Amino acid sequence: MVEKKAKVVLLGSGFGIFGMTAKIALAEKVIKYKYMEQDLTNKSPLLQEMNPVHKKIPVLIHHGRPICESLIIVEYIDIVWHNNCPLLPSALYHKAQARFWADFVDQKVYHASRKIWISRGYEQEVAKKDFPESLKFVDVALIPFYCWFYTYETFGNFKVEGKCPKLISWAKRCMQKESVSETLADEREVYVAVLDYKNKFILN
Ligand SMILES: N[C@@H](CCC(=O)N[C@@H](CS)C(=O)NCC(=O)O)C(=O)O
Repeated sequence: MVEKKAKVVLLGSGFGIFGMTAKIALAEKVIKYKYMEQDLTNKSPLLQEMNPVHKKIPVLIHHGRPICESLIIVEYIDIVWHNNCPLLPSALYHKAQARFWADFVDQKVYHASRKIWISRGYEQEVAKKDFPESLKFVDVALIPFYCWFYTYETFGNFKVEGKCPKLISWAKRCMQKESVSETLADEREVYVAVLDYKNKFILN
C-alpha cells in the first residue's frame, strides 16, 4: 500500500490517549512522520493489516513494518533514534522501574479512568476511588490522560486537583513542553467527543 512507503507512519485516532503517547515520543525525538487518522468505529484495511491481533491504535509503521502497543512503540523509537533525547533511563534498574510504572499506567490508570465515563452507580463509585489512587508518575505514558481529566471530572462530578494537587502541578509543568502542549487535545473537545460517542455507541 502507498502509505507504507513513507519511512515513518503513525496510525492514530482523535483523542486516543495511547496515540498521544506515541506522538509525544516522536515529537521529543524530532522525527518526521506521516500521521494517518483512523476511524475506530469503521476500522480501515490498513489498521487491520498492521495490527491484526488487537486492531487498535497506535501503530507505528517503520519502513513498511508495523510496531504495535504504545509502550513498545516508545521503546522502539528510543532505541532506533538513540542519538537525541533519551526517553528511558540507561541504567538497567531504572529502566525496569520505568517499565513497571508505564505498565501500571497502561493496566490500572486506563481501566479505572475509562470506567468513570463509561459506567455508573457502584462501578463508577469504585472507579472514582481507584483512579486517583492509581495516578502516579511516568511522564510520557501518563500525561495524555491530563487532557481527559475534564471529561472524567464532568462525568464523575469530582476534581482531580482536590485529590492530587502535586499531580496537577506536574501536568502543568509538562504542558510547558512544546511536544506535550502541541500534542494534547483540547479538554473541552475531548468531552464533547466522548459525550457524542457515548450517546451513539453506549446504551444508557
Ligand atoms: N495497550 C494498548 C491500548 C491501545 C488502545 O486501547 N487503543 C484504543 C484507542 S486509545 C483503540 O484502538 N481502541 C479501539 C478498539 O478497542 O477497538 C496500547 O498501549 O497501545
